[in-house]
Amino acid sequence: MVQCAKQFLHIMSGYFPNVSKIEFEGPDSDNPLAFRHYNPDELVAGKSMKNHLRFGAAYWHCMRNPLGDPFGVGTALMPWDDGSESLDNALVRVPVFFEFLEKSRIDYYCFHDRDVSPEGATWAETHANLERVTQELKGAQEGSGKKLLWGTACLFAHPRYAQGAATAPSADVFAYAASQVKHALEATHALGGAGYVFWGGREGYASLINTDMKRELDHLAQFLHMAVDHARKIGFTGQFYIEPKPREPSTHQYDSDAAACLNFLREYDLLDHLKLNIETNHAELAGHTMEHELDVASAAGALGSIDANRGDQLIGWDTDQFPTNIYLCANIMLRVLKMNGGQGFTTGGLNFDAKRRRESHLPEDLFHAHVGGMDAFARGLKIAARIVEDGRFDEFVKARYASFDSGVGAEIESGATDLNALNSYALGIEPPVLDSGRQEMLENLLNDYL
Ligand code: XLS
Ligand code: NI
Ligand code: NI
Repeated sequence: MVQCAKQFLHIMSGYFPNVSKIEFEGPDSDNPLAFRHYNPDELVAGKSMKNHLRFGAAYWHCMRNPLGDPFGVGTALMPWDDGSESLDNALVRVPVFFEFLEKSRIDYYCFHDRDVSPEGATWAETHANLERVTQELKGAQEGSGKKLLWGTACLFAHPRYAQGAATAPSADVFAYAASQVKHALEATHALGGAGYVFWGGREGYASLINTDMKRELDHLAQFLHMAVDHARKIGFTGQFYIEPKPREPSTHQYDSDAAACLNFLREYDLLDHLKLNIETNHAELAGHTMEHELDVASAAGALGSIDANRGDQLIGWDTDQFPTNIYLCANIMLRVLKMNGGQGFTTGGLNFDAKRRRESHLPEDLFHAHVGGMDAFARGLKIAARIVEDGRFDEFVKARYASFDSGVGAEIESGATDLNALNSYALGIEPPVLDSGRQEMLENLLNDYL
């Protein structure tokens, strides 16, 4: 009877009874649970905001993150969750998450296999659990129109992966990881996922003193080739991504930054099959700006998707905070607008790989967090669209390199000259005079758009 009444209440008011569907109310609204800038169907540069931004929510942070930190246990209140690692509890979380997606107007989601379904008593039961929850997710997708941006396998939490998964010193661990990816990939395929991510949380080392780096890298490449081959076998045509991150908890991850990933993919003949999923907080941990990582990926034609979050100036961890910095969002969206020859995201999107602070433990804080991130990116999009349309930055940069458009510069670019010819040329001209790089002028101009 009590159970019935509880279910009835959920049907009436949902799992988030304090929150109704978030509406666009415009910049003057003082409703903290309304969008001031994100208006899903509004056209910006000829395309709806929702299609530019392709927001995704992370199942792990929304549904599974208890908000603990190294000094204290979790604080998150999740009244729907009985705290058990059971299949039943996993199934209960699905409608909760989809209610969250519905009310927050987030169109996509991402998950690790172990976020959505628990390990079983046997390895076969573990796979069966994932299959069962996949059916449930499929039903929820069909009922809501929500889509899977990407799936992935959690190859870092279980103790068996303590020394790596694809780069473990044990062939049996490698086999377990391969088996897990096979099923995660098949689940992603069954759910019509637009992509599949590899983030090598344990693919690296704690110390070189016991590590055969060359062998581990070879194994990682074999692993990725097997995944690509399996995708072909089952007809999965989504985009594969590799997600760079430098360290933590390892001292070094092989996928440490965009440049390292690209070098690895090229060396092992994988660049045709994988693009990069760039995460802001990881860029910062690698000692780069997000803009740098996006430009490195773009220059190789390998920018695929984005994990949207930010770090903290004062804390050196992957704090996975929600993005709120409009300046940064504008700079990110400038690059997104130019992706794929100006098409923007094709398979990728902006996945909020972000969690609330430990102090924000109430279910409705999930909404405050995402609404803020979505509004920050909506503003970033509008600013970036104005910058592109206005064209002054592009013109400045183009003019800065104009000496390569003709004459000796064009010969350099096309490979039509050599050191002897350039020596004669240099001897015949006046010493070079540079124009100003005008960094400050451009920084001022950028501020004018904000
Ligand atoms: C962790 C990563 C992880 C990936 C998916 O730092 O960001 O969440 O996005 O495995
Ligand atoms: Ni991530
Ligand atoms: Ni991260």
